[in-house]
Amino acid sequence: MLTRIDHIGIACFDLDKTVEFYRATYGFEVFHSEVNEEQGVREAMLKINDTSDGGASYLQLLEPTREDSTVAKWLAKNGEGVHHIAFGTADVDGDAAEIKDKGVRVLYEEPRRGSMGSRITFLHPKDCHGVLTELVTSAPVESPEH
Ligand code: MC0
Repeated sequence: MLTRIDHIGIACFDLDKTVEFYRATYGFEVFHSEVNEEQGVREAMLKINDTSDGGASYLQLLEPTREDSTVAKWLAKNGEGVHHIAFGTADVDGDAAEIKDKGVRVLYEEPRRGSMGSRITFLHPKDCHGVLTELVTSAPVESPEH
């Protein structure tokens, strides 16, 4: 069961500048940052709020680390902006299987590693009314940086 918006993924050309925009404009601080080589992104997670299921909702700022990454390809075509939405679930495997049975393409055979040790998969945007959709099962929440 999908229980929250886990994050909204925002593609940007310059992660540091974009982080600074969100800090200076809204006061959002970086909760976590990492490089995900498999996905070809450097990312910053800005925690917006905790949620009633014990999880949280984030903005995820994404800068490509290589030209052949999906985010680089998307930026070249669309410029900066909202890249995907991610729903949180306690059971990414079960929910992905159920959604697949409804005829939606699930992009990974098995969930892969996502931000902060989470397990993630994606649904094809063409089957989701133009929205690249991610399913996330979080790892237990860590303490913020700094
Ligand atoms: C592509 N399309 C999108 C889209 N990306 N539509 C909405 N939102 C997006 N983000 C559309 C294109 O415009 C195109 O439509 C069609 O889908 C095929 O796209 P393509 O440019 O030809 O590219 P493909 O087919 O090679 O790849 C698209 C696909 C790929 C969605 C399969 O981007 C993918 O596997 N994405 C999942 C992984 C990902 O995005 N990782 C980065 C975030 P037209 O009409 O022109 O045919 S990593 C992340 O978020 C992790 C770290 C985390 O959360 O923890």
